[in-house]
Amino acid sequence: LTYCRERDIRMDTTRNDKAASRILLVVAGVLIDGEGRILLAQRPPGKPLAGLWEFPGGKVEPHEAPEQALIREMYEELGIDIASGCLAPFTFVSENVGSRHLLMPLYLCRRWRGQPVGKEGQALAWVTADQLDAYPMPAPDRPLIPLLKELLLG
Ligand code: 9L3
Ligand code: MG
Repeated sequence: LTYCRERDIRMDTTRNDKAASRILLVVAGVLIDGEGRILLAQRPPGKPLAGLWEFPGGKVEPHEAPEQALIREMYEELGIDIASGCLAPFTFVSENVGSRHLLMPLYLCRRWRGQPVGKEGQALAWVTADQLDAYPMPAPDRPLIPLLKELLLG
């Protein structure tokens, strides 16, 4: 798990060479409710990594800022509007996945409009930080568990 500056990612997404094409830029949100529970979404059948529980999000499109991509993904996947809540940059996953390199900035979000529902048929779970270990997760999401325990359980 490493930390990068947002400016570095923007440069990578606008380059069109071979190295840049191997970078997969994905953004994810840690939604935290009033009781300190975190939202996990189960990847639906038919998608890669089906059945695993993840912090919801998806691929950043070309020329899209990570925050814009997260607002779009939260609307598409969960039907909520996070634009008016304040997004707090949390951390940054940088990890090889297969032949690609995944860069995944994560944001904390504690306020949104609407009630999250699985718009793509995915199951949702609200879990406390100490319950996160019980949910099988994609490899890039797993290093976040201790960070969230520290943040939410002290
Ligand atoms: N991914 C991993 N952890 C996450 C998210 C949102 C995504 N929390 C990985 C799974 C896919 C890739 O990023 O390999 C793209 O995600 P999507 O567009 O299939 O949701
Ligand atoms: Mg997604």
